[in-house]
Amino acid sequence: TSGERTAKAERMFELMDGFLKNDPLSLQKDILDHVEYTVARSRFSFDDFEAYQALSHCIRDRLIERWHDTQLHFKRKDPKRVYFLSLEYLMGRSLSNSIINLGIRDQCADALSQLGFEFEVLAEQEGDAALGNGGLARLSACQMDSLATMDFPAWGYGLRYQYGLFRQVILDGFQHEQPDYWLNFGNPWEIERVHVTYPVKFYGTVEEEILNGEKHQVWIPGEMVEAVAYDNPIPGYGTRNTITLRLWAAKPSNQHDMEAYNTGDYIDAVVNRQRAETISSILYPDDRSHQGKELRLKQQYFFVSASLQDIIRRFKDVHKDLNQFPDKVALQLNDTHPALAIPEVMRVLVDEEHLGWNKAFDIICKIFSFTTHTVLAEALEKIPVDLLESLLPRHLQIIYDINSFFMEELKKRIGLDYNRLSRMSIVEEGAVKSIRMANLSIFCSHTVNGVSKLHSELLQTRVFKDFYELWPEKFQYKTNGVTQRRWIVVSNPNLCALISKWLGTESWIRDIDLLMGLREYATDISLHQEWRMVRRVNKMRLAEYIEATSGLKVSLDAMFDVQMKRIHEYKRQLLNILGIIHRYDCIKNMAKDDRRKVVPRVCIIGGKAAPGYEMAKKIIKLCHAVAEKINNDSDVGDLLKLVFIPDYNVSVAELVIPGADLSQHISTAGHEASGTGSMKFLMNGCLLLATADGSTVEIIEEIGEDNMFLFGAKVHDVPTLREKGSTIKVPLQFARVVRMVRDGYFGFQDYFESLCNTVEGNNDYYLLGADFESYLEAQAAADKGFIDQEKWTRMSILSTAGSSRFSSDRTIQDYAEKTWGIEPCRCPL
Ligand code: GL9
Repeated sequence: TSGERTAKAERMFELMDGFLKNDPLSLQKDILDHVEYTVARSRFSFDDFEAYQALSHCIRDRLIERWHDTQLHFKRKDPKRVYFLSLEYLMGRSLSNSIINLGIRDQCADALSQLGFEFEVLAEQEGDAALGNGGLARLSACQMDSLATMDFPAWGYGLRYQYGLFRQVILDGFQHEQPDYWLNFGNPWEIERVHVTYPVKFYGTVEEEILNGEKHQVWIPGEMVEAVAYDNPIPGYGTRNTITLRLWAAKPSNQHDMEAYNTGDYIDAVVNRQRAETISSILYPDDRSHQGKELRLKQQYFFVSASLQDIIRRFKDVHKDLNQFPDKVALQLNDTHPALAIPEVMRVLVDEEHLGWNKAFDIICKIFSFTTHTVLAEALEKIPVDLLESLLPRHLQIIYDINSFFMEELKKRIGLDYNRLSRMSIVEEGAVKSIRMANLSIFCSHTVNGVSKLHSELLQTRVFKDFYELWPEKFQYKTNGVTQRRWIVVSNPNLCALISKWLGTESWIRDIDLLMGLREYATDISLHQEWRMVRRVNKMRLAEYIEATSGLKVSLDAMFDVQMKRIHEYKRQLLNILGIIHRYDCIKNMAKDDRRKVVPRVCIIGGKAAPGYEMAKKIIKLCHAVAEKINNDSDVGDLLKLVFIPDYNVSVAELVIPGADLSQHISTAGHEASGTGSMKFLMNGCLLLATADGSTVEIIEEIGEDNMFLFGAKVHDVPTLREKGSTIKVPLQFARVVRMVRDGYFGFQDYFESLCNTVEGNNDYYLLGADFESYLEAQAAADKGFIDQEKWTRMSILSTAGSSRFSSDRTIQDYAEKTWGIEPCRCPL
């Protein structure tokens, strides 16, 4: 009976619990066993990579123990769970993070050193798991860490892409994309669940059936693939709780093409089977625009359908009555990418569970919450109706039905205002008739969240104004956050130790508000000395990395000034580069004596451009062309260096951020929904040079304008400035530096022409010209600040202290209370 099975399982877990010991000797034994039996090498001779593999398996065993206990505990308690649906996760490396969250970092280092290995060296062997594009995807990863640490009964769902985000290779200063086959050397951090599989269906037709005298729509699919689960345990810090990130891979279904085999078309049938796997093969690298590709839509539905089958199965294991679904399940839509979950749940409830439309829709409106991550209209997903009709005919019907209901509701509220009705409609008429996924998500979710205060204001007053006016109570915001476990403890161990020493506790790693305690010591001279020492060691590590990747030697006395993020016109890397050209030009035109007064800088830029984004690629090339000129100019020497760090990813960020003195977050106001890079720099005591955009507005509230270098037009100035267009007075220096690029001072004159055009006169949509003067002033203030090391160090300490509000722990606490209605469910130790 199932009671006996549970009892047996419990006895097994009791036996297992604490079976794996964490003292250095036990760890050593397990590592060596894995060398011999898992990696299949001699325990007397293995290299760093093999040692990494064995160590990872040894850690994985420990994760699995805790993870079993957690899942059993959740099952027993049966709390309301949150299911986080996201098409992207940027997990980066797992080894250090796992060891730290398990609390066995020192024991592991000891065990290894006795075996003749160094922990840091082994950690470097791991590749990055890059199943995402940028901020949105890293946010999901940070939030998973917080969900586990704060003991929430949560599951993450996503896709197991075989190829993650492309590797960026720079040849002659141009970006080239290479495939990232990250699974090449195996992945010890996932567990394949061969028995957790679900069929996912596509295409076909919808037919009407009469059941108990009532009409029903039935989808007769035309193709079927199998979704296989891969579980990635996510350990919390300072807790036994270890939750699951379940990623789906597509496999051919056994029922797939039976006919083809029978008709003897063997070769074609096998080839067709392989085609099924392409669904989860590649991550789309475009960070914001999606052009209605069929494969992308297939990915979305594949992931949604498998996740929902899994979620409903888990619910039905315990509960009979689907009316209780909203008491036990919260579904979080991370952007519109998983929005097909809405019609899919409707389809299951109405077509399969025969719940009746009204009842089903009632449930829908109680379970979904939606977070939007953009302010850019072009980033709002639209799915061409033709595409949806062929791939998911029943879902299109359901969306139409939802829309008719929505339009009727609307007419009751606003009458026959056809302009507004058509703006708000889920269906967009026009050359390409399409489905507006954001409108669908807003109408069907109980809560719509923005990702910062400013973002939320823009959603309410511009992007979704029509909706806000009718349902103001739906609109909330949860300012993004990042996890201090990854962004201080893992990536900056020396700062971590220093903070714990001064606070007299390590508790801030779980309880981030304690970090504010540093404010008390912001002027303490001995903290200043230790702080500067830690920062210098980090700069050394970064300088070594720069030398290794680019051959360039940089001075540790220079200010390390970093801008690393996806390359986008609105993020204005071009403003940064033009500012560097200006600096260079000034140094060149200075009398030799005056040069002694210049504050030396190492300007560091990094980030990937979407493969089809031409202007972004030109910006990368310009950066290299300018670097070539500056770095080889003996007039300039150590006063100015420019480095492009290739292939920016999570592990590169872990190395660069702790070594930065200054970092730039300089988007045109009103364009960065939140920004999370700034929070990581802030935590690490790096000063910010920034515009009042996205979450920076709240950073200002927290640390004060005096502790950063703020510049540029405010969000409310932007429309006026745009209207003024070419009549704005642009500073002469701006015209001069653009002209230098135009005239071929850095070569590639023809190639850069179109880039120069984007910032001149009426074309200057992102207002580089309008903001240039105030940008230079902020830069000058940063130079001045850097000379006064005492002041700088105080600002740096206050930055770290003020970063506590930007922990993802706070974000998740907010979501749990105000959006999902879930409570912690802590697994006993
Ligand atoms: C983004 C926003 O642009 C960022 O400002 C925000 O911090 C993150 C997380 O909320 O989401 N939206 C978005 O599409 N991306 C973001 O970074 N892009 C990528 O993830 C590439």
